[in-house]
Amino acid sequence: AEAPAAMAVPQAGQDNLVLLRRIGVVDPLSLDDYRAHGGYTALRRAFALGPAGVIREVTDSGLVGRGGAAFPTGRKWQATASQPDHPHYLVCNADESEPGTFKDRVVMEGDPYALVEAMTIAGYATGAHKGYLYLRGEYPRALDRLTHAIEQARARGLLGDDVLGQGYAFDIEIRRGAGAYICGEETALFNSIEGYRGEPRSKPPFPVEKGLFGKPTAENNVETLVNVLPILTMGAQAYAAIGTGRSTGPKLFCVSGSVDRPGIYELPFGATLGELLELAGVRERLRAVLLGGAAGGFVRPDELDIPLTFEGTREAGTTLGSGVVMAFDDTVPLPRLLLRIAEFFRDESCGQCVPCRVGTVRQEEALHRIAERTGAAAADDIALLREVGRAMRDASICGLGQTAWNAVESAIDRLGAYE
Ligand code: L3W
Ligand code: SF4
Repeated sequence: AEAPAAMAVPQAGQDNLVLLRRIGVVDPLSLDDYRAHGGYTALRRAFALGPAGVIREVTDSGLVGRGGAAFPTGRKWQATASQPDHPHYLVCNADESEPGTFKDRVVMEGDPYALVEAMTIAGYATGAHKGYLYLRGEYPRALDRLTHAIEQARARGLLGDDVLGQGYAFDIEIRRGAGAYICGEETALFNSIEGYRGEPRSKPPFPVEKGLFGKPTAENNVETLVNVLPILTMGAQAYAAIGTGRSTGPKLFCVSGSVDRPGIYELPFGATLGELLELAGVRERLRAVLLGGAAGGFVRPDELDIPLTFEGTREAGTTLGSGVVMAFDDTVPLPRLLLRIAEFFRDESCGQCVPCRVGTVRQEEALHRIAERTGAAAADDIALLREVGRAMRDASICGLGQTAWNAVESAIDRLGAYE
């Protein structure tokens, strides 16, 4: 028999699991087992509360988006629900492609019904009758398990014309990505579903007003959605008591690189970077930690007391992003690593706007020259990197171009990468 989850989920030191509690425990192919482990109690509570009541709970919980930008979920749902234009859509962003990110994969493979239930609740709250699940193309096992879960839920009246006999109609369609990182940007994702090139649209208008097919759309990351289940079962107040005042609830962290136990870790917001790395078995001779993925920033080994919260990482001049933590010891050649990050952005730029299309090429060229000089940088290349980086940050249409220089900048300024 196949292992229940694709990746080992290290449990050591992780107490009171909320989001991961069923992973590796529940049979991901069994709706009955999901129910035996608390499944579908949140949806029943949602129907008892009504759509406005659900939005109130989610707002009171303090939940913010887990895809990287930390926008308040309750506000997004309220804004979608209140639009006079119809139909409304719900879109789950499961195009997890940020380098170093694999948390949504673990949830989808290990607890697929949780996402189906959470999407149903989100649809109910925002007045949507159709949900799209945009799944990263490279996740075949998640596709199989979610397809199976959706079919079973449909067969048992948990999706379809009359969900749980409550007179609410909702169904889910899976769309697969085809390998483009940019399709994880919410408006590029809409274009992709609509059959157009995956190019971001200018915002505003925001998706809550004009999203998929030009209609009001609530778009949320997988992890954001599954947080709604404990919010409804434990209540907003108990949920908000987890974590810190401005970063409430539990958070999934993807730890990889120079650690003994790479994997997904669930901790309440507020744990420090050092505590997380301790759990993952950080190696000696740590050189740097990349927080927030390729779009994030490096921190030094003497900065491990940074609290893992949105506000704490911001105050420390870095970002939490979607929860990526990559550790590098001093055997990793930094110039080569930075070049790899630059290659990624050049490759994944959709090419729609000049600062990003040209800037990511110029950035890669400069880093290539530096790497070829066995890591020594000429002053004019550093100056060029700064100039190009500023132009990308200020003038790019979407987050890809705006953040393509973050990691390189932090390596120069915080790590002294080329000194
Ligand atoms: C209504 C307003 N809605 C903003 C909505 C907006 C979106 C959300 C966040 O994030 C981040 C980026 C990457 N009325 C609104 C409003 N919204 N103002 O709020 O919006 P925004 O524009 O701040 O960011 P975004 O472009 O959606 C992306 C970071 O994620 N990132 C993540 C990458 C990859 C993954 C993955 O693989 N899973 O997440 C990496 O750091 O830097 O900050 O829904 O519509 N006035
Ligand atoms: Fe495309 Fe880059 Fe412009 Fe985003 S910033 S729209 S990825 S070219």
